[in-house]
Amino acid sequence: MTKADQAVAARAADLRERLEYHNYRYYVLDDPEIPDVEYDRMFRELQQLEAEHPELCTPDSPTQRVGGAPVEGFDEVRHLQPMLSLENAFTAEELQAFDRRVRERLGTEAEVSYAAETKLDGTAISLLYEDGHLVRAATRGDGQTGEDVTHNARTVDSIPLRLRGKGYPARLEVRGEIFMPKSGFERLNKHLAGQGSKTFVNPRNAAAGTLRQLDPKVAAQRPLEFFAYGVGFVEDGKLPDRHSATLERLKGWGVRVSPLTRVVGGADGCQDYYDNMMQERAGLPYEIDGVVFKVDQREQQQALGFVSRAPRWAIAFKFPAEEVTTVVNGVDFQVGRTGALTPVARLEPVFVGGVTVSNATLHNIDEVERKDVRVGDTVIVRRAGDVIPEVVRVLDERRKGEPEPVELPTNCPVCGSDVVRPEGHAVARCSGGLFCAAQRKEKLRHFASRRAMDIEGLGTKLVEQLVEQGVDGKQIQTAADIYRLTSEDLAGLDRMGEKSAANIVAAIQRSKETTLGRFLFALGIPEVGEVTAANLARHFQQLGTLMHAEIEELETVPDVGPVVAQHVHEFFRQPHNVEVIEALQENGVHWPSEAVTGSHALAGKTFVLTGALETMTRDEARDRIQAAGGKVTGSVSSKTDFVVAGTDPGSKLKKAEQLGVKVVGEAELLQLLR
Ligand code: 5U1
Repeated sequence: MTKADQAVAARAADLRERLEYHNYRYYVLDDPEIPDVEYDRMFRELQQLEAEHPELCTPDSPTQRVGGAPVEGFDEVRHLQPMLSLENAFTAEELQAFDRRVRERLGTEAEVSYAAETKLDGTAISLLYEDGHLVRAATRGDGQTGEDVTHNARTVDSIPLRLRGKGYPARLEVRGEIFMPKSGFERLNKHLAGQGSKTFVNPRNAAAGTLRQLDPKVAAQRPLEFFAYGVGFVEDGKLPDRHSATLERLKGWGVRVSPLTRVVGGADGCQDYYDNMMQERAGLPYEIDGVVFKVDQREQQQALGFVSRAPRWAIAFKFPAEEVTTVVNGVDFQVGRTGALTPVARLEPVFVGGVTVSNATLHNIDEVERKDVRVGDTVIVRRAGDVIPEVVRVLDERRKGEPEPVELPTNCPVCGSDVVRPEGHAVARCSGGLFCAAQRKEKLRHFASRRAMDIEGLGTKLVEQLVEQGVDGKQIQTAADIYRLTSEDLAGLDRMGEKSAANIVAAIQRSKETTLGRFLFALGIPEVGEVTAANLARHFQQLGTLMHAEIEELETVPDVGPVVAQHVHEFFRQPHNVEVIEALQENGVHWPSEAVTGSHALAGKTFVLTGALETMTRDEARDRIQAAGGKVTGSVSSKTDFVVAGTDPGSKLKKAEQLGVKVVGEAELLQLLR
């Protein structure tokens, strides 16, 4: 390298270091040392040097934030440590109960120290640093796997591309929130509206939508920011023994952390922080929807552990939802995919919680009656976060005249079948399950599922396509239509090869031979799960007898109470349902008379479940064991035949070993069920 080249390389390195330092002063310390124009001048000089000497350009260079080439799609990323969610508290009592549970579990009366943080209303992200370099950024996804959004995260100025200083772990997942400040959000929406493009509903959607852009140049133009609130996986490195100190350490490494983070003592300290943030909220440059408290000492966090996907050592204390008044223009009933009828208030449009709202849920008919909502009423409407807006109450003093009370329709507004509402039940349902267009996709998906008719390959996506597009001019409206599909029909669908089409048709053919229990379960009668279906099949043996059974007889079947009996009774009284059942049988669906419920392999066997299973929840496992004739109990005794141990089994496993009870894993359970 010539002397001149060396000088240029040194200058570029010097500029890069200075720019990183000033970025750190600006974003992390919130204490800039130089004016923006000075920063811009250095930035442009570096850009020019890199343009003239491309070999000097490093991926970590501050100039590389403008966005590279678009990606074709998002790769799936498995988090090295799961991204957890938070339990919520909405009242002071719930916060106190959280603190009490923490102290009880820790076995201490002493005041617990909590790290108190604001809860940013953005979208969670996990940043992976290897040897101090940002190598990957991923969305939360389902907590186990997210989407790779590195290309966009790299455009966010407050995310360091390289950690500062020394002593950081060889691999480190930094967890935090990407958000869009209020002013940036307004500017962006104005710009989008000016272009005639669709605007974002709120800053959170804008942040999430930007992060999911394929073209990082778009993300680079948008005002995203980042605050870290914790760490995930750590390899080859030690972090402080307090959460608050860990955040400080991150700050030292150039990672931006909210300046509003504090350490507080006990529930009272938490409450004060919450009250204070409620006051501060409106003046903050970004949206927060609550605060988060975390037990500060890591040792205590470890002692507290987790429950399902949330830590027992943290809680989000949410701010109350925003409320406004408006007028009810009408009340309609929507039929959901499970057939439930939900009353929806059609409102005079009103701006609340950052969006214009013109519909609000009334949940169910009981709620309409309890709140006495009538057309023309002035009501208070509430909206919190992404939750569906709801009618809180009627302002009685504003009611004009005596409007008629809202009544539950007797027939489904979509298909005209009878509406069933078992006595004492809040939820009313359409009884035209096999026929009703609103329920079609859900019912077909359920019908084809593994534990129902077991049609391999006929999953959610294919069902959606079949219902929405139909095939070759044929509409797929009911389960019976599935049996009329040919491989040619299926091969014409998106992303469907001839081989897959033939496999699915073969699976459809195979499914024709089933058991009465499976068939009943597949019909998707409300409240009839696998166990109830098996019990009904065992009791009645013949479909015809069941279809004509009266409520009294249905109620004599184990596991069938008045509600289930009414649903079953109504279901078979709907002419459309009967037509579909007949069509299914005409198309070859049958069950050998001895195959009433299929396997009784587990008859007389008693099981105890412990630990988490991979392919099903414990409830599902219980249902499946029961459907196969087995029994599930809560504790291990000498009468237990099998203990099924998943991951992290509890004391039941030890007990089983002491008593010499056979312990099986999930794979063996599945084998037994087969
Ligand atoms: N400030 C903050 N937000 N937030 C969200 N901290 C925080 N911690 C979280 C989440 C989901 O989770 C950890 C407690 C695991």
